[in-house]
Amino acid sequence: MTTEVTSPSITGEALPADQFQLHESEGTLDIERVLDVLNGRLAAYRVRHFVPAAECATLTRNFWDSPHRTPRHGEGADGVEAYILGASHIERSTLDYLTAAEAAREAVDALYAGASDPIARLRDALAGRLDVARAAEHDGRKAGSSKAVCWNNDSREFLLLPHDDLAQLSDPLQADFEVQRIRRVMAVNVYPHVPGGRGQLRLWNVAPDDRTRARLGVRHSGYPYPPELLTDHASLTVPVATGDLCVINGNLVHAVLGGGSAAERGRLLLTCFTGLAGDEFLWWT
Ligand SMILES: O=C(O)CCC(=O)C(=O)O
Ligand SMILES: [Fe+2]
Repeated sequence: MTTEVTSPSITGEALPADQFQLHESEGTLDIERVLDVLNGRLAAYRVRHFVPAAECATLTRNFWDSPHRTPRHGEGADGVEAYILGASHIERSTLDYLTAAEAAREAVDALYAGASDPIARLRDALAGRLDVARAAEHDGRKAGSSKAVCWNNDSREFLLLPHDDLAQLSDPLQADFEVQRIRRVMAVNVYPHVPGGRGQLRLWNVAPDDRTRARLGVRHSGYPYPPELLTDHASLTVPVATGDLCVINGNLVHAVLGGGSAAERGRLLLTCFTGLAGDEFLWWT
């Protein structure tokens, strides 16, 4: 006789079915839909062709030509491999992050040479609707404005495994950082290059609770959630393509799908995290 071992499931909050949706528009930004995601009333909003093709080509060329693009090796604690340009706050103290953000500032500015900055364009549009919109800061030092990432692992199913973007804000290394007041993360993602229709985003309708995170050993990282534990939750796929802007509720578990061929190599993401601390809209990287 065998005993069946059932996997403990991932528990947490979910959006009502009519809000666990992807809204899409073509070319123009509907700021109301961005506010819906920011305020937790919509899972994801995608603007196709937000960035003109010529600017996408310039941004992609700038990234690969930059001497400041660095490999992020998989031997670190989280095992994620990527090329990255710009600072990441993950697994760093507040001071180390702010120092890295300052050191990367010129290189990030250079990424947008000959093009406009689509992340700033989105934030400018939002700023018109909010009382305060600013970079997160600490002791007068500012968080990064954006970073560029090319996921670079060879995994068959996922370029980036299922995770949430909120847990990493609870890292004790950053207990003094104001982003820890944020209760919902909106990730702002722009894609200057997505090869071959791969690298879609998948979202699951669950924002894991702390009990689940503790049980899975991802209390302060939110990474990774075993895919086989997500099958009971509703999911949706965002078919991201070159030129898209996509904002998502980063509290919900999400992943970047792979595809198993070399075709997805070169998928380029420009991104920052955002959220409301009280009524202040903050961003960081
Ligand atoms: O590459 C993407 O489309 C999303 C990446 C992501 O979820 C993250 O960096 O937290
Ligand atoms: Fe994420």
